[in-house]
Amino acid sequence: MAQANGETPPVAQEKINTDIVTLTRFLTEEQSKHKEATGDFTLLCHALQFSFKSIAYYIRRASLINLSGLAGSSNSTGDDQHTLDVIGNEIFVAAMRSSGKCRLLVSEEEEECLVFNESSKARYAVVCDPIDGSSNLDAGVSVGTIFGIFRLADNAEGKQEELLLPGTELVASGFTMYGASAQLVITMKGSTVNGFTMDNALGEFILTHPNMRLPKSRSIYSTNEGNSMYWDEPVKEYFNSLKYPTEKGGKPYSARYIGSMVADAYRTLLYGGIFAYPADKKSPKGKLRILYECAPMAMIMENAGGQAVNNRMERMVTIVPEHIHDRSGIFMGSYDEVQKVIDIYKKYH
Ligand code: AHM
Ligand code: MG
Repeated sequence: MAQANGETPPVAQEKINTDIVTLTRFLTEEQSKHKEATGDFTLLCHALQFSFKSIAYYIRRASLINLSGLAGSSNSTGDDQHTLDVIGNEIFVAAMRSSGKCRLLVSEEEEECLVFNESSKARYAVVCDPIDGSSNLDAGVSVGTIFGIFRLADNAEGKQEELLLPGTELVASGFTMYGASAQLVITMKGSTVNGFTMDNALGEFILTHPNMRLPKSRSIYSTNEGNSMYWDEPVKEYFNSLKYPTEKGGKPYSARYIGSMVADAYRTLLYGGIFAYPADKKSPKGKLRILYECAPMAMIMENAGGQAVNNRMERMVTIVPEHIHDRSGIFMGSYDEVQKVIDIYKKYH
């Protein structure tokens, strides 16, 4: 309908936010809280941010520019590498090398730790899985990048062994999920968990989920039940207790399993519930890697008010990996849901 002045009104008007918190602004504000900060950490995060944007871009265009399928190689732990695994890793390595702030880099795709001698004064070490869940890539299912940042000791010599650290030593960790949009979740030691959404038009991650808190409980479980014949008794009893509740009127849990830890973890952070990849008879050490998958995720879960434990019910962030690609079983998510696993284990041990 025409207005009194004869002009046609717009269909709807978007409310414009002119005071957006970008990741860059967030990091700058965080840095100003630490008088001793030199800006190195912030610069390292900017380099990380660029690698997430690049990986997101190539994943979106993969089918169009022939980046689908296997690369014909396998990685450090014997998994088949996808073309995008290789590209994601190269993007990540280049970003870390050129940042000048990263001395050591452990990547799932690299057998040995990379030592950047050109940055011998750099005080940070980064651990990452550049594209986690890559078996989902060609089906367009969400995958993600997981990362953790350690601060090296002042007398560090830049050796791989100096990175065999527990998650309690992480100064920051996070992940980016490449889904309908790219979602970046980051947390720093002893701090809150914050979520950012990539605005493709602005080319910036925008703070959309400040201070993420895990719901205390939620009846959702996320695990690869195809492995259940290999599980040990407490794990079997735990999952059966969710599916066959014994209390009167009790309802069974919902199952949700994407098969990309980043996507399953992101849903768990938002909705609550539990994600588990237990160690079992087939994989006695578990499947997921301690340094760059379990520990960073565990730090996020704890900082959001949840719990994360291994198969011995020890806090995941206290586990010291025996080598850089060492694995562990993991149970993580809502505080009360993880507590149920711990309680069942207590009966057995
Ligand atoms: P990847 O690092 O080789 O991609 O493997 C890790 C992935 C996780 O994202 C996911 O939770 C798990 O492996 C899925 O394994 P499965 O296919 O055995 O359920
Ligand atoms: Mg992985």
